[in-house]
Amino acid sequence: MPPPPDILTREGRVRILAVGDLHLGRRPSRLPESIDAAGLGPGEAWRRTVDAAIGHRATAVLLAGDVVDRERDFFEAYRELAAGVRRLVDAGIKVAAVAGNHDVQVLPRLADELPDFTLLGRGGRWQSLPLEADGQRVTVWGWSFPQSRVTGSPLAAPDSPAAAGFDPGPGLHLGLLHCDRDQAGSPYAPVTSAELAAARLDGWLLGHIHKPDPLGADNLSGYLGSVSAAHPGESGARGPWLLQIGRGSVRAMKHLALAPLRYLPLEVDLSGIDGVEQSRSRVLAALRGLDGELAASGWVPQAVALRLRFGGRSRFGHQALEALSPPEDRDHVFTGGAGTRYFIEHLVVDTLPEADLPALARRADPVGVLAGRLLCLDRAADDAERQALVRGALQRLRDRQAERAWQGLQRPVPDEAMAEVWLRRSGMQLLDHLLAQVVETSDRNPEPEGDG
Ligand SMILES: [Mn+2]
Repeated sequence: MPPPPDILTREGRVRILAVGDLHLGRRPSRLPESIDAAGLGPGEAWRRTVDAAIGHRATAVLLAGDVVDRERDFFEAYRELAAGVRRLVDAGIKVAAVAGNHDVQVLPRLADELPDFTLLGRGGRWQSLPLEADGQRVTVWGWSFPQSRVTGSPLAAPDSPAAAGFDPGPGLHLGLLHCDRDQAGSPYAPVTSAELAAARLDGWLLGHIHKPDPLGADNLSGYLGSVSAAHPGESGARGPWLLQIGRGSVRAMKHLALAPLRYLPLEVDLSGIDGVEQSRSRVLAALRGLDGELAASGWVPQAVALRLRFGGRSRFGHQALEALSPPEDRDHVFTGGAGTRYFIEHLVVDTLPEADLPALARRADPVGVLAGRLLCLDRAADDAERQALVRGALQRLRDRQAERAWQGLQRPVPDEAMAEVWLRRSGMQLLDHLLAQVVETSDRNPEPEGDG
């Protein structure tokens, strides 16, 4: 798979590939039997990482721990690592790693078998690795787990780059560490953001948490994330990070989303369909849209496991689920333009009942008032009543966001479009609740509702 052409900047001729949790030996879960899980897991992600390092003429590949999933994965990991390290070394690329809590025993033994594979910080002692390329000096500071549980901060050690009197010297300095950030009491090398920031390094390449942080040239410290997704909880783009270094600083840090498999949510709105068969067309349209987005991103996975959610207002939600449920459909529902196989890993029906708003708006009760306001949202944008409704909601959303309790969330400032979506969604939900209450009070023995 060729990398997107715009990935390289002109400056930054020294390139480092930073690799987060690889977990060689782990199999991705919830895949259909017809799909070769081994070809979509960490081994394939590692082969693609090696291809990318060679393709970008990297100086070094750095691995931030949990390279191997379990002790018993030694032989599989050895085979994969040895093949990759051989190709990297033949291309003149250095390979260094630190051990994490998963590979505290197995990674040092693998390093003993692979002389070109440098284990940094063996036994919990900080160690530096100088890299020299294109007249630039980059030093990597690493620490490895000495045992699988570490309750103290590795940065509190007197030999750490955060210790008083530590002088990194000239050039660029990067930390390579497997740790649990801002989790006091964690047995997995707890560190604080303050400790990381206090160390006199230019950036921290971290392992352990599988969700990647929003890293970039202006944010060089954080979790690299898993290199390939192992389960639906690891949704979205996965892969290593490419750092480009020039004139003493990191000019670019980009995510290479090369994982062969992605777990993704897919929303399919069933509003307005006249029959269950139309749900398939809606699914296909959503799949084509997603395939187009992935093609445009430049990173096309081999397979996509979908968490498909039917939403909108429709009475066909549960029938649509049944229509997609036969096992032959679950295997593989769609093949993308570049051959990506899409399959449904999980299917949820979240449709709301249909409501005849004009009829409800004629009622002289709270249901009628609410239905009238929902209809008001469909009027022209310059309608005075509609504007008053949307602006009133917007003011209340902004007031609420300004409260101190929500400051940590860092959500975007609401605008009128968001206020309108919020009004429609909450108004429809409230309408459903009100209608359900009316049924309960007017009918002592209600019939079971819906097709659930
Ligand atoms: Mn870990």
